[in-house]
Amino acid sequence: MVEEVNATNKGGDFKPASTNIKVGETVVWINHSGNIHNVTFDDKSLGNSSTMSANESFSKKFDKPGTYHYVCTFHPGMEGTIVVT
Ligand SMILES: [Cu+2]
Repeated sequence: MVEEVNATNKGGDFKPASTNIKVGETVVWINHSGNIHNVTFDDKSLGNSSTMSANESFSKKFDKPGTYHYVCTFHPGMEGTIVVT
């Protein structure tokens, strides 16, 4: 599953904002915008991305079912959810 990170006039957004995957699958975030972004989970134990410059990516495998909400700390309101079943 690939999450795209795109620029908007507000700074950026994650598309799709909500993603459904199965246990054991991996999500890859690719920064297709000209801004810096990160992926920061509400659950600090998950491990966050470092700052992603343009064209950089971050991937994470999800091994447990659940709903995982995350934000980009640079851009208020830039958020997404991964639902793992
Ligand atoms: Cu951002």
